[in-house]
Amino acid sequence: MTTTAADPAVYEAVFEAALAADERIEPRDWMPDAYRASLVRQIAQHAHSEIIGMQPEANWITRAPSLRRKAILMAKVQDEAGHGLYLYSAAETLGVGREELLDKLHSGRQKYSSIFNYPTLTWADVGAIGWLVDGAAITNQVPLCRCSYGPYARAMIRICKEESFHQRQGYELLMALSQGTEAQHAMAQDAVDRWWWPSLMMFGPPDDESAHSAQSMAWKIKRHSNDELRQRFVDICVPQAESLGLTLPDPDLRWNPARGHYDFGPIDWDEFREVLRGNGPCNAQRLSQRRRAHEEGAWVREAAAVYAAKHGEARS
Ligand code: FAQ
Repeated sequence: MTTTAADPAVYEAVFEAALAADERIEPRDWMPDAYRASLVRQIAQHAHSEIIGMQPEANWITRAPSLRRKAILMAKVQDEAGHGLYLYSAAETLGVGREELLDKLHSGRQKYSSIFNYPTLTWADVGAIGWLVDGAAITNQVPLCRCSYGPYARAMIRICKEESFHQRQGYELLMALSQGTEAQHAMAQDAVDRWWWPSLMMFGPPDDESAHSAQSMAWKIKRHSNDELRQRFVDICVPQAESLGLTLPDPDLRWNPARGHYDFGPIDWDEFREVLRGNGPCNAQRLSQRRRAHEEGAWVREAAAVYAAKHGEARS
């Protein structure tokens, strides 16, 4: 073995050169420990968000107003489970097991997105989630398709295609309500009023408080800052709200020709921090439901493991 082959500086240089050339880092490539750890942190949080994110909308499956709406909502919630699976698989390529990640979620050592700690009070919330929450997710996730880590970037391509259907179903649902009776219009407006600000918080803290952004952008995990993506989302939503005939609950929202963007009012970061601390309206409910679902699914995992062992399909 030559000294150069084992020299960490050589590995580091190869890694940096791959990033500079916009090449993908693959599971077998050398990578800095901190790069691996940050990817595990982000991908795990993302995977947890997908499966916890099934709960608010699943709340309405039994009460969907028609067979068509019910079939659409069931398919969407199932898609979110699939997204969780792609993402846990991407995390596994970094050497962490799914059981370990789920254990960290269940014990509160890993986060999931703040947005899923808000309640779905009416049927219109299903539309607002599709339009705003899936819309924010797409704005954040399309650049992740160019993430430097190959398995994460590839998972995101498929996820974004599905999320774009989700966004459209929410928009179409809200359009139907907005153009419906007075009561339906009011219900759609109320849902947008409640989901708008939490959707802006999905993009994370402002840039000057974002602990990971600078390093994640240098590693080309993130391609844009939290505030850049938040602004992009606001700019997309304003004309869409106009087409829907709904208003966004922000008196400071106006076009700024000098900036070429919409200005918007201050975000309540105290609320965001409280939700992250576990004090949002539904944090306790979401986690306890997740833990219960995991416990109740134990027999399925056991049966699958026995079946796989019997048929020589055991996974490493
Ligand atoms: N909620 O330094 P930064 C979906 C944490 S979409 C909770 O700026 P970073 C689809 C952050 O982890 C939702 N925590 O962090 C769907 C860090 O804490 P840590 C999921 C948040 O990583 C739709 C600390 O604050 N999407 O599920 C949040 O550079 C409908 C400092 O923040 C993704 O996860 C938050 N909103 O940027 C499903 C996308 N924001 O880890 C069902 C991938 C920040 O040091 C139904 N993730 N924190 O303990 C990302 O792009 C990034 O991780 C950000 C945060 C942008 C979320």
